[in-house]
Amino acid sequence: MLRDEDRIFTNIYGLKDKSLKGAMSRGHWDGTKQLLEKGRDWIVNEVKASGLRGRGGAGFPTGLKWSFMPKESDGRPHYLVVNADESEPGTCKDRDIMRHDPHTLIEGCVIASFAMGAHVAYIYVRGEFVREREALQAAIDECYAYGLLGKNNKLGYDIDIYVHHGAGAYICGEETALLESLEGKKGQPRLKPPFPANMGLYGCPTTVNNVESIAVTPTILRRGAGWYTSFGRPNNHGTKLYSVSGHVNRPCTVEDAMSIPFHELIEKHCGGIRGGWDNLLAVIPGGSSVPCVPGAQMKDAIMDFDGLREVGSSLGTAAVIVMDKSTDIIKAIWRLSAFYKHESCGQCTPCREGTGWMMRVMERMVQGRAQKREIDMLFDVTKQVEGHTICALGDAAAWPIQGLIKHFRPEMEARIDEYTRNASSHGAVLEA
Ligand code: L3W
Ligand code: SF4
Repeated sequence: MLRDEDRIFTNIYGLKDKSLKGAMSRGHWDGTKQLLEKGRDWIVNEVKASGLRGRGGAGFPTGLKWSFMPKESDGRPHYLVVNADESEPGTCKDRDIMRHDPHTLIEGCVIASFAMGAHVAYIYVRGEFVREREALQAAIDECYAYGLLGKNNKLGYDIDIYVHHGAGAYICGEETALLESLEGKKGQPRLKPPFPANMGLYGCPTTVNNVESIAVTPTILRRGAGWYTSFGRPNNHGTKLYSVSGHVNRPCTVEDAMSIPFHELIEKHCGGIRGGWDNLLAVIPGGSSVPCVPGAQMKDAIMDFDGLREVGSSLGTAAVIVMDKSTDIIKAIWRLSAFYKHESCGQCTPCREGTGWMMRVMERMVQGRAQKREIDMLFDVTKQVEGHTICALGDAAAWPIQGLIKHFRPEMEARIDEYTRNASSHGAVLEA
């Protein structure tokens, strides 16, 4: 159970003073110098002990990722890069951090940079986030003016933070495409390995972390790893920002404990499902890249990495998209297919061609203008794409369709039957 005083983000709704003075009055930037004085190893070990897992979708252990950075300098600079290219449909948590609570992120950048021996941090902000960039830049300017950033600052560690504004491509949220874009090139993913920790920005050791992952670390260090692990369950610790959208009575972004039951999340923060729980059709619990789950299975689901795996989905970015029975679920998933087709960078064939194929077949599934055997064929195409591409966008395009076929095949078949009935009663010729 998360109490108000346990929340890390004290101004997520922008109701309080977001300036440096306001942030300090709420406990941010408290004892930062003393935290740095505890040393790089202490910080990395404490983040490891907290069980913090990356909040950008993959859930990779943050402390472990930090420990991949070379300890001794081989002459190459080290970089911290914050992935603020939040573009996953349904996800709107990082933007709230940047526009309302930017000092959590900036203090996090200082601490993480110190822990990894980086003297420069870049924050790559999604192209459409103009106000967020402005809020962030204003907060960074305040920190320079107050002597928290730059050379010979009050914290005793030289660090510069630059905000880089993207141009509005979803794929630049993939960490290596982001690095390419930051280097001034076309934003296309690189093959991994090498991972950024060895060969990142300008070929130098780089750690790329999500906004939320970085923004929570100062509070974790101040309150202790034990405090953080008191929320959630093993392997799924901490507090978490959930962005709940769709057919709930009060859509919101809210911080609560990891592992909160889905039912509790919706009742406590969102005023319940529109039309009541019997009206719940399906939920996409982790942003558009994860499979949908039928409402009946979601009711008892636990909102964490393991709990959502148990119902065949994933926590992803914890962007919870709720769909009631008024939703045309086939059309909703088609819309995601169109999104992924549009956002594919076109670099590898299974994704470039596969996303187009999937979208076009899905288009006919929406109308019912298909044959039932094509449902299997469509599933087959998703399997040809999944796991055969350079980056996870291919998987992300495949999984929602797999979820649809797994859970809503009867609806797809009924749509085909209906179209066939109407076509034959109007004397139309069904396409082969
Ligand atoms: C060193 C190793 N580093 C892994 C690092 C790696 C990365 C992190 C996770 O995709 C997911 C994707 C989307 N040595 C390492 C290593 N790393 N092994 O750990 O890596 P990975 O490959 O598991 O995931 P990823 O490529 O980062 C992210 C899903 O998130 N997603 C998308 C979200 C989109 C946004 C957005 O719009 N901002 O968040 C949502 O579910 O499908 O599966 O740093 O370098 N041996
Ligand atoms: Fe580009 Fe798609 Fe290949 Fe990723 S999977 S590199 S988005 S073509």
